[in-house]
Amino acid sequence: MKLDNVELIRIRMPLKGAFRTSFGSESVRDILLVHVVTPDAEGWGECVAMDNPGYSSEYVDGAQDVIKRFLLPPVFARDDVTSASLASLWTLVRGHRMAKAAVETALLDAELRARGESFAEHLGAVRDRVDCGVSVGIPGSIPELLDQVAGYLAQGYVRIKLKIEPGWDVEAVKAVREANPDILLQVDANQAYELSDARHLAKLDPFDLLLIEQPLGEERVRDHAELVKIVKTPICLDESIVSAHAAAKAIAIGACSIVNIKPGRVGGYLEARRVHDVCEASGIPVWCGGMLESGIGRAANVALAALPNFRLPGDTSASERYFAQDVTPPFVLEEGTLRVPTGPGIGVSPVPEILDELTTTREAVRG
Ligand code: OSB
Ligand code: MG
Repeated sequence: MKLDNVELIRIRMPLKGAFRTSFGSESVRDILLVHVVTPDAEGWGECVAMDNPGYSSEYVDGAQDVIKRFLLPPVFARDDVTSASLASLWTLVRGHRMAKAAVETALLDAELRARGESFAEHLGAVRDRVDCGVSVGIPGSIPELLDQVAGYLAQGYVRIKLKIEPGWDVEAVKAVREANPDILLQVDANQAYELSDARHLAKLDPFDLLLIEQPLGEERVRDHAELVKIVKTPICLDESIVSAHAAAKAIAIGACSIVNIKPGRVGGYLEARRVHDVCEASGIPVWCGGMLESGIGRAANVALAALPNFRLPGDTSASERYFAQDVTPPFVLEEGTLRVPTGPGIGVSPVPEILDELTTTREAVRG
């Protein structure tokens, strides 16, 4: 495929309410969309980097810069580029996985649209709907938390994930569990604890949680393996799993028994599928994480979540969980599930008028 031109489009999507985690509070998503134009088809990719480097080292302005200066030039220089060959063009660009993922997704979308194949078919999906969980930010009080959880359960979400941090953990979990004895419940610490907090984290064991997600730092994989010996609740890694190799290593040393897969974090959907495969071969279940995506990123995530080893509900919530208006036709929850898109490529496109309304900047890049 030959790339004619690429547009880097920034959209501003206000969140319905502030989303607070142990690493900060977000009230607006500043999203970078990559729009590629080829002679055969157009393609879309969403960069999941946030506006600050609080979740990982990447941030959206940096992603746009590295895409423009280092990722696109070698792609424009060839006339036979495929999504599968991008990794070999980028061997001298270390890291920047979210930036790489956005470009790869746009190119893969264009390829698949050109041959009329959906992401789900291409990735190897085995379901036409996926079970949806919801991630609940840190609110101001326990009553507020209970209200929010009750609201999401009423909407049909099949699993609740609570964001935790030191000072907002055991009491919050206890309250939600006592009010909802039978729900699927899990927590996400986003690296907020130390190994020395192991005994404290073990106080979560009585509440029958599905998992504790990324309690320790991204580079503390060995410490997670120690934590596993003290905490009975299954440990799941998010930030630490940056590749299939990282997943294999973490599993080999016993650092986790469940893996969260986010395509942006691992450099794209092709690597995400390899992470899925490595985990499956080791008997480790995976689930699909989220990064407050618009419908563009969500569509591809839902396709990925339909692969066989995605055995726990994902953070694949409906558009209206975060946004009053999505940039694509909205993803709507149906009995706790989202339908896997069946159209070519990611199966959805931005609605032109809405895209215009939400756009803050548009940068054209040519070879
Ligand atoms: O750690 O899973 C995370 C959002 C932004 C950054 C990191 C995370 C999250 C979420 C929300 O938990 C996931 C979603 O609903 O999209
Ligand atoms: Mg997480």
